[in-house]
Amino acid sequence: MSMIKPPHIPPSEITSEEIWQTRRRWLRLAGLGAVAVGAGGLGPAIAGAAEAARPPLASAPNPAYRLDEKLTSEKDITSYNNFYEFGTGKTDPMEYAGDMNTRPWTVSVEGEVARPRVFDIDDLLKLAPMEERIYRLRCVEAWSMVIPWVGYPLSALLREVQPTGNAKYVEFVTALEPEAMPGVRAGILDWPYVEGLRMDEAMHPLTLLVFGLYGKLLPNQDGAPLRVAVPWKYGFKSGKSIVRIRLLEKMPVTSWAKAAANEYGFYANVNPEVPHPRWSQATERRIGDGFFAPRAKTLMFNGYGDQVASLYQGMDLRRYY
Ligand SMILES: Nc1nc2c(c(=O)[nH]1)N[C@H]1C(S)=C(S)[C@@H](COP(=O)(O)O)O[C@H]1N2
Ligand SMILES: [Mo]
Repeated sequence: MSMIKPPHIPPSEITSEEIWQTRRRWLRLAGLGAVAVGAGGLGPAIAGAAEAARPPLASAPNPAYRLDEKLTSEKDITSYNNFYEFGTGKTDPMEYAGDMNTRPWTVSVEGEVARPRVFDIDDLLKLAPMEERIYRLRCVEAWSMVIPWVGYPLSALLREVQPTGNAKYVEFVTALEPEAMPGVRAGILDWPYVEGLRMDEAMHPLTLLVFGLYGKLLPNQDGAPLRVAVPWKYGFKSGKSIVRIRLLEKMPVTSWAKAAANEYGFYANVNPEVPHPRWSQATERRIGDGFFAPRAKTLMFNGYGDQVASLYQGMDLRRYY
């Protein structure tokens, strides 16, 4: 999100330490591969090197979620990211997220459930059959991608812990490792990053618990070792690197709503008719098409209206944005 820009530092105030750090970063990047400068900037060539190291994650393509759209390249998906714990720049996550430890990793599923449980990531990987599903991802910043995710419905995990009748919402709490996360110091959000869904949204078959993309385990910058994908909502609803899932009776306060409630609502359904207070949501830029390519019209519910519109019947979506 481009809501809050890092403070502008006049060149005269940049210390030699900062110059050294910047230089070190560049050297680190340059060492990974040839530098390609184009519409995608530095990212792709570097991500290319990291991709090779990702372990494969077997899955069966689910034909019900195939899209007749060009896939965003693996390089773009892994080098143009929002993951503010690692900085607000699009290539910051690719550059820094490698320092986050994703093993060992546990996910505590708790709250309004009959059988609370702490899952080890390796058990979660075996909990249900892995599917490959191609979903659109639409960021509130008005860019989009088409991504072949690998995972299984979140409902498979939630059923495992037996939600009680009081479970009305699901809260996702994501990892906070300050030593490994240079963006946390900036204090842009109240960490850890928290997101949430209504129970029926969380149980919806489209809501995917994601462990991989392009047939391999997620790279850290995309939310390893697990994140959610909620394709009819703006990207910020899909928390990355989840450590805790709480079932609640009351609506959780999410990080972006806390930071700017008038800009980022709890529902955050993709809606071309409801602009962000500071920019339109009517069109989008497909990442990889180049900055000057024609923008596409954004679809209501990001094109998933047939499947999810009924969840919001009778609700005023201008009020519940
Ligand atoms: N923990 C955490 N999760 C996060 C974010 C973040 O900053 N921190 N950014 C969100 C936003 S704004 C988007 S658009 C998507 C981007 O996912 P991607 O980088 O894999 O495309 O992740 C979401 N999940
Ligand atoms: Mo986003």
